[in-house]
Amino acid sequence: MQDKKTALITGATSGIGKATAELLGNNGFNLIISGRRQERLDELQEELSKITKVHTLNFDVRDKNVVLNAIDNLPDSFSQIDVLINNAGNAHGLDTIDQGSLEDWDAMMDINVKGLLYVSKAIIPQMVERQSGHIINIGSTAGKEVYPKGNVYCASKHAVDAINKGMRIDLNAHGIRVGAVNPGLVETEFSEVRFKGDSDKANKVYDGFQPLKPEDIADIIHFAITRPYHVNIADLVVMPTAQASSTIVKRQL
Ligand code: NDP
Ligand code: 8X3
Repeated sequence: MQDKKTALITGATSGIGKATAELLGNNGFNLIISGRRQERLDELQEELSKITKVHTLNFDVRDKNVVLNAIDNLPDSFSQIDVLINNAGNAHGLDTIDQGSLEDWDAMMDINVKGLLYVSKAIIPQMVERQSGHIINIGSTAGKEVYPKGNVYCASKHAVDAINKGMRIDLNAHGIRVGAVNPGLVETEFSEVRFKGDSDKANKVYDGFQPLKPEDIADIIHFAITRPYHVNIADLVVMPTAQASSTIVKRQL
């Protein structure tokens, strides 16, 4: 029997990352789940340990030394990471460029871009050594177009788009698959975070249409990582049917 593969998912405490952990855990992957909210990591570990091996890593992806150290010191049974899902990230604020806050800008660039790089840096060398591995970067439609007040969030996701392409080019010689999944509007805690806990504002984002569910994205990630080796889903954009672009959404209000 073939050994189970191990997937490391960042941002597994909520939304897309959590749904992905649940789907992969139920479909034959061992899991390393990470995030900052230990209680949620513990709950998910308890749920999924009934069906697969689960290890938790509590770190802020901004803390490069902590990230590198945590991944370097994984227990033996989790030290080989076959699949990396770079998912942790959020938007912080929705303001015109003259109104945006430096703290929000730092958070988005430090988490969505630099954090993704730190986690990747911790894992790519072992993939290169084994000449195998699969990396899925969670981008966004915000990495393909720019919308009003999206400025820095869009910049962070455009950076993810470029990093995804750069990784694929540089890791091609090593047989490592790299691809991005770029969702449109998915109903998660994303808007709660963007609007700093203002639930009314957050809920309005999804008013009057059927947004994507985190499980829809999990399904696509699972599809991408279970293709035969010669198939690499390089760059995939997925929107709710009601959405045509970042600014065009058919709402029935
Ligand atoms: P959620 O807010 O539901 O989940 C975000 C996850 O990221 C949480 O698990 C959170 O964990 C983790 N995270 C955030 N900041 C950090 C940090 N500094 N260090 C470690 N982990 C962190 O949002 P989504 O599930 O929607 O977002 C997941 C990804 O999908 C993001 O990259 C987002 O940009 C992208 N995306 C989302 C879309 C949407 O409409 N929802 C559309 C397109 C892309 P914790 O707080 O425990 O650390
Ligand atoms: C999340 C989708 O449109 O809010 O990346 O930027 S959007």
